[in-house]
Amino acid sequence: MNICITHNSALIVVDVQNDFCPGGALPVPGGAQVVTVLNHYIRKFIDTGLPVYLTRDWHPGDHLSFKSQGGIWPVHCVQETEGARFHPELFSPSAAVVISKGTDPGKEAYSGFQGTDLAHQLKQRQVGRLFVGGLATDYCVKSTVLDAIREGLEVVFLSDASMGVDVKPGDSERAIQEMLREGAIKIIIGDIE
Ligand code: VGL
Ligand code: ZN
Repeated sequence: MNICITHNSALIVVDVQNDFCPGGALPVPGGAQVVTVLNHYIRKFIDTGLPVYLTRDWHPGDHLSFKSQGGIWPVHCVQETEGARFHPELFSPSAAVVISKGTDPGKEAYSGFQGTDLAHQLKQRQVGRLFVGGLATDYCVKSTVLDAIREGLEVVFLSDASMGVDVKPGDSERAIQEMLREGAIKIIIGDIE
């Protein structure tokens, strides 16, 4: 599948944070493996002058998704902690825009669009095609992709730059099928012309 990075494209890198990588509080198995290929995508977009957004899970210490608050997840990505920082090898150029989500203690926000002004920023920059990769395929990447489709964007899922948690075996594969069913395109970096 050949795909072009059109003049109206943008890249979203979802939640490549220490807590979602091995050694972190809520590790995605092999999560750090996405960093190298994501860096290639980031460089391509920056070199072309196209927008790059880095989302981060950025929770208050009493976020409702934490087990301590009756949620399902261990404490993770608490604002200003080491676990909430981007993976140290992730290329984060100054031109990249950081989008913080999950900041409201009472609201879950898997998608980079929920409770942020990402949709507005994309409209302002007249983005029509969104490339999405990161962590985790079956949670925040999926939610971000589905919201982007609802926003009317063409969405390209970066399968070689995303990894899932698979709380239940097969979750990531089912997430991919759902994204494709809703209209996303799935590529690897070699598909880019
Ligand atoms: C995520 C679980 C909880 C994610 C965030 O980024 O996929 N998963 N919070
Ligand atoms: Zn979270």
